[in-house]
Amino acid sequence: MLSKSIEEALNRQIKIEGDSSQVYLAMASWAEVQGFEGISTFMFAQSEEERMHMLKLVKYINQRGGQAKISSIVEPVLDLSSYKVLFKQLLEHEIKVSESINDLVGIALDERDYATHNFLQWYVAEQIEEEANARYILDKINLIGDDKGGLYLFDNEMKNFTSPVTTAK
Ligand code: OFO
Repeated sequence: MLSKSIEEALNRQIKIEGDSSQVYLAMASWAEVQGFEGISTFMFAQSEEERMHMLKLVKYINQRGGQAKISSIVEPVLDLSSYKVLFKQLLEHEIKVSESINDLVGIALDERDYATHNFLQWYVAEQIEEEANARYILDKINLIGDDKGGLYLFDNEMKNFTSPVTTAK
């Protein structure tokens, strides 16, 4: 059985994951319209992943005797001035999500809820991967600079992005 405070903290994370899904959906849609086929494919897949992260929490809360809360959708506030700016925001966003996962782990430990602590380890590993992916992609973008051919190849590569790290799943 979850304590009220753990249930509330996990429910806050449901909202964060749901918002993440919206953020990446907005990025995907922007990239699609700009003609970045690879980047949009990547962002659509990211959006799906975030939804999966959210659903995992919904199931866990309900299985442990709590009640998952599904909140309203918030319109993402994004700077859509360039693909580079897009990926910078992706990294900043993931750093914030990592902080919220860390806070959750802290709450689980404070309450000696080891089942929740164990459950959260998947998210800890996932955040390592997501931050590493974002840094890896930003490094590539910095290498491209203003080279149009490089951008074309980069976008093509993003269609089948494979993570340089495989810590979760
Ligand atoms: Fe759910 O990992 Fe990104 O936000």
